[in-house]
Amino acid sequence: MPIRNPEIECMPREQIRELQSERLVAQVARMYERVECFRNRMDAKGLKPSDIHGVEDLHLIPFSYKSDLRDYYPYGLFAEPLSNIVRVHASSGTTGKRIVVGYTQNDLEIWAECVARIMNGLGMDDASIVQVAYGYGLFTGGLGAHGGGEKIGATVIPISSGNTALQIQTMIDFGATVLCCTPSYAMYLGEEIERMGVKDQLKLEIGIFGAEPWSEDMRLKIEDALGIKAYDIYGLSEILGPGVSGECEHQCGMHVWEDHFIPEIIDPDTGEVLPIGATGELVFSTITKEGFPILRYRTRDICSLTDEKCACGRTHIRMRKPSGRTDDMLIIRGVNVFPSQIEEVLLKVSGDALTPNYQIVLDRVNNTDTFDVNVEMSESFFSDDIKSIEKLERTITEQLRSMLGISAKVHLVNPKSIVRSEGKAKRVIDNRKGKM
Ligand code: DLL
Repeated sequence: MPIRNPEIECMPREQIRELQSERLVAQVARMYERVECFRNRMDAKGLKPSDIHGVEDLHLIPFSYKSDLRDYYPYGLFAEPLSNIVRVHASSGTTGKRIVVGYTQNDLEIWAECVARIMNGLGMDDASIVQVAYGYGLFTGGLGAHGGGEKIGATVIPISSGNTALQIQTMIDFGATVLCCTPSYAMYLGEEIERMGVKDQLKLEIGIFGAEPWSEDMRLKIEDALGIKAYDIYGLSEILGPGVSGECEHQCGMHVWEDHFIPEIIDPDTGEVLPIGATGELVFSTITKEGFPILRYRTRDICSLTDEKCACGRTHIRMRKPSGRTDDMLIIRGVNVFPSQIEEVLLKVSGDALTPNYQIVLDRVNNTDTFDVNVEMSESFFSDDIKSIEKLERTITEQLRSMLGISAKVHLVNPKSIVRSEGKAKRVIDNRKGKM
């Protein structure tokens, strides 16, 4: 049975707005005092905290960007001294430097509460056994789902991602009822389970999947393969991690926890706020975060919102599945990858062995992303010396793995074999579309 806190989750919309206004005003004042980047941006627009009276003035506040996290790396955007920061997480930036976010104890409690709301809303409780197969570590997925599971009193299995045979054995032996991982990994697990013929030994009922885009078609396939109901969960490191929003039992969009985050949809070119229902870029403001607060953060996710009544009774706005991005960020096996990171590795490794021409080729085979990087050798390096070529391929593979955290297949190809483009170089060939 779904469990919810009606006072918060079913709060009348007018009351949500009042609460948001109060929290936004306080957050603006606090950030103006403590976060230099924010203060400079407000000053540049001639704005003082006293100009922001409530959510009606949100559109006046300057946007913030992923590049701010790079410019103020690692801690420059924190609003609390490090002595009050109890955890950091990190995610890919557009360059070798990761973006870093920090949480106070209170932030971690709110995070766990946001994920717990989603879990409780799906009928999970202290009898649930939750296998968390998102990666643990700097990625927010593992510890984010973990915190929610513990908050609802479930039994959490912190197995992390990978090692598929062990995952399946654990699922069976420990009687997992809930699986948390990326949808592509869920699909892969489903296939392996079928191959091993052990589906009837599973106790799984629910899956909570996110961190990458997935289609309705894929949802049906996963539900069928694992014999579960599959639910979408959304989040990003800069705002919280998983749990910014999540689906309820009706699977009709993800409720954004508006007592903590204010969503907006804007025109990505003009920055103009679009009316509810329109498709554009999703922007978030965190109104309760202490350690790393951020206002009007441009997520680059393309999305739309709806405030239509949900059959579950919750009043918080829902977001549809993000349909793409306005930047060139790729999500490969759940990991965020920018082509510029690959370029950086190639430049570092290259000496004069490589040309600047490379191509990233993505595909989906057996529901798993394949990731190939073709790099052109220079005329001077090109030879029959297969050993040297293989050695360089290995070096690039290792450097890429250390930069991105996932493996790519690197192929050194003959000089001038990558097709030149007359306009912008086509760096990415993504054959995954329609295969999700
Ligand atoms: O992916 C946090 C997360 C972990 C969400 C586990 C859900 C489950 P980042 O690594 O910072 O954080 O990547 C954030 O991933 O801007 C979206 O482009 C994409 N993304 C996250 N969830 C979804 C989803 C985590 N449910 C970026 N559907 C975001 C589509 C998603 N895209």
